[in-house]
Amino acid sequence: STSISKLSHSVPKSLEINGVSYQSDPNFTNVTESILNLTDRSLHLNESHPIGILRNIIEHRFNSLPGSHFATFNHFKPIVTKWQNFDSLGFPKDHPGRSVSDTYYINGETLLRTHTSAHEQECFHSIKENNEEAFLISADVYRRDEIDRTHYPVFHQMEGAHLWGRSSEELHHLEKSIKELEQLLKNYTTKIVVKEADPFDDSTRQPYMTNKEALLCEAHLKRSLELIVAEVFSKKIESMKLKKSTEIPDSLQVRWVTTTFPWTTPSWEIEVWWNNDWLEICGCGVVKEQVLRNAGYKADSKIGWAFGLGLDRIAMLLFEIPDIRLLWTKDERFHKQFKKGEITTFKPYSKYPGTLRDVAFWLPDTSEKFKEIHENDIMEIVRNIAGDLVESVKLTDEFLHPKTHRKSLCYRINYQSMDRNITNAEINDLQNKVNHELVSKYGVELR
Ligand code: FA5
Ligand code: MG
Repeated sequence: STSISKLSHSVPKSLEINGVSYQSDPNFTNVTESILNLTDRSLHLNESHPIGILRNIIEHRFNSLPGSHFATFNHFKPIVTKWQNFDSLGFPKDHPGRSVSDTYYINGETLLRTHTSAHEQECFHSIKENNEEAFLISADVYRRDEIDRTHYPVFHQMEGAHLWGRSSEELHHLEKSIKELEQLLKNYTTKIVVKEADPFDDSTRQPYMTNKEALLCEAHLKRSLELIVAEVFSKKIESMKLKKSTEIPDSLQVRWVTTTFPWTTPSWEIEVWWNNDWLEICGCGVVKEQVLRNAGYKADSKIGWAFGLGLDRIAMLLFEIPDIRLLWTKDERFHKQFKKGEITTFKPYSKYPGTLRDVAFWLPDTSEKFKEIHENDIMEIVRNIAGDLVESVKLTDEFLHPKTHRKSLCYRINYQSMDRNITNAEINDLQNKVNHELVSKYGVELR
């Protein structure tokens, strides 16, 4: 359903995506056929895929909270406007996330969403129209990024938000819900140890809210997300106990870190200690009043929170999936290992050997003829040519010639298939294409 011809060399006048024709823009258009081919996979809708199983667990936990109902939106298409993804959320005009090196653009106005927050406006608007107070969104999101075992240009997020009116009755209800969340948190057999964020500047709180309202929003947000962490990770710990694993943690460590997002204030990230590392799983905060007003709410009428949680890294950890590419495989030996509602451990069906190729080149002298090359462009070239046969691409050497001042880079590409053996001839052919593309598109000089 997608056709782009020779996008890697020249940008066609228009792109045909799922029956819709988009005018291209040579200054922006950087989507590729291999990326567009992923836009209809909808892994989050497959209830027996690790991503779909995890989505179900979290949705179910939220929707079985007493007295809350979250409207769910799981079918938004990934092509959104620049306004939805950035402007509606108050991203400054010069925010790095907007750059063509980080984001996949269809043209100057249209792009592949980089986060589920792109749909906050329409969801806030929808729950307002339906007299509802909360929503959940799940979707695939797209970012130009490096290539390795934990990075893929597509991943999945779940967005959530909850609002309250400001009457004493509603605030009382909010206070009661916090108590209920605290109670629910005590029901888990695994103890959760929470480290609070460092104290932060009180001016990050919004002036329209009372101090009490701000603290209630914050407490409800934090306890809700701690509950999700408890639900998901205690399921994992229970399954480890059944298998008599030797590395069962006796408590679950969670920490809050203050951060900033353009559309929430104050804002935090939640991290979980797992396999000797802090895993960042979610960004969140108290929704800025402007966002609610943009969605049609009367000024100062509501208070509430929003979060955006990454599903892929949690799924990899829960199901013990060693390489993120496996989430995208169509191999039955992968898919038959997972069932709706169950956290099973992935058993590698075989490990096929990889093969390394190095490419070293001089960057061209600054010239008008070629665009400057960004690391993500190199990633993109390799991904377009070799697809899921690339395991990783790493910069292994960087050198500045003392006399000519020219810069040389060396990248090491590890080719390895998840599903089959690869041949040297096949990889040589792919690497030749990569080299050719580097030369013809960016004017580098191979060493
Ligand atoms: C966001 O995307 C914000 N939209 C989150 C948000 C929503 C904040 C609502 C406030 C209110 P961030 O870029 O940090 O933030 O991504 C959120 C989560 O997605 C991260 O915590 C992480 O779990 C996951 N994530 C981010 N980048 C990647 C990636 N390249 N691969 C896999 N997961 C990722
Ligand atoms: Mg982050």
